[in-house]
Amino acid sequence: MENLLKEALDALHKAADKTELQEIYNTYLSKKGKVAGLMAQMKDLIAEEKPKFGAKVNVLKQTLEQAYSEAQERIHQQSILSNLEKDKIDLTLPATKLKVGTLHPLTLVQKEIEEHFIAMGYLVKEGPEVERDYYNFERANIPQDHPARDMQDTFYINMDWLLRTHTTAIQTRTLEEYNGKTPVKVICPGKVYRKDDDDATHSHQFVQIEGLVVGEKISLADLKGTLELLAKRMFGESRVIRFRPSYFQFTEPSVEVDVSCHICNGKGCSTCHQTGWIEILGAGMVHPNVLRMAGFDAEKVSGFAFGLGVERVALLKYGIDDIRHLYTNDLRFLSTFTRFE
Ligand code: FA5
Repeated sequence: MENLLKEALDALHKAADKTELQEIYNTYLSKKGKVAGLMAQMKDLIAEEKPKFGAKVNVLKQTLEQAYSEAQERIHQQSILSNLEKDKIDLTLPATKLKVGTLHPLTLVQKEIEEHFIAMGYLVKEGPEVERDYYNFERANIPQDHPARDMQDTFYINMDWLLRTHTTAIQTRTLEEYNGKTPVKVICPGKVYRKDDDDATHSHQFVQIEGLVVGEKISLADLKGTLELLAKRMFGESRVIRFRPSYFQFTEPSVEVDVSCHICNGKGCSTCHQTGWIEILGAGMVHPNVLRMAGFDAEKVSGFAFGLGVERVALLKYGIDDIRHLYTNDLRFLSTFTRFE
């Protein structure tokens, strides 16, 4: 029995993996194993020796079972350690840099202008890019064959349908929707299209944001205050803006607003066509005809409207020297805008 114990304990100590351990179990502790074999010898003993022998075999069995479960635990721990060693991660290795997209500068400007006006209680309205001549021109007080149509060179689809040339088309739709009800206080962002020749400040497709307020006692002073506030928000206190008398068929009086050129600081350069100024928007008091066509009483209510070029604001705000950078999708250019998000 002592030899058997020594031999089994020895084997258990040396066992290196689960398979070896299983073999040892089969040899010594299973039903057909050596310990069971010892028990079977009891029947050949005389009655007085049986209890002593049985007790000894039991002690042997318990000792082996205990050693077996210790070996099992040891092998289990060893396998955890060796797995950890195999799966080791080198935390000092530099990580692969993930490329994350950024908001487009036009989206950034549009978002900022929208937030500015939404905070003052304006609603955001949208409209179709393929628009009816009626909303783009006629409801803006520009009848068929009127010379004012030449101010915006238009992509016509047929006699009635065109690519809208300005967000004033959303303005006229909104006035129709309100049908004489005041107050109206909306901004209307969207893409517009014109047969303009592309240059540093002109694109054949660009984004405008229209602003429209109609109510009692709305005056040119309200328009001026609104636009000054917007210019300060977008360009800071230091940049100079100017109001210039202008003409639009749908506003009377009309103005245009320029911001001093950011490239030459007003001295004149190729970006500002040597004028020192960059025009950002057209505006004015809504023409009574436009109000009347939409069911408003032009004697009782008045309104102001403006249409702002988002690209022009982006050029001035971010110091971009050519509008075409905004449309050529060069990642080296676009990825620099993360810092403004
Ligand atoms: C208009 O489109 C008027 N509908 C604006 C308006 C609205 C006036 C409401 C009165 C009341 P204008 O054609 O000037 O006006 O364009 C307005 C702005 O769009 C310009 O000041 C400029 O910032 C921008 N813009 C005009 N043409 C282009 C172009 N080809 N590329 C980029 N921006 C342009």
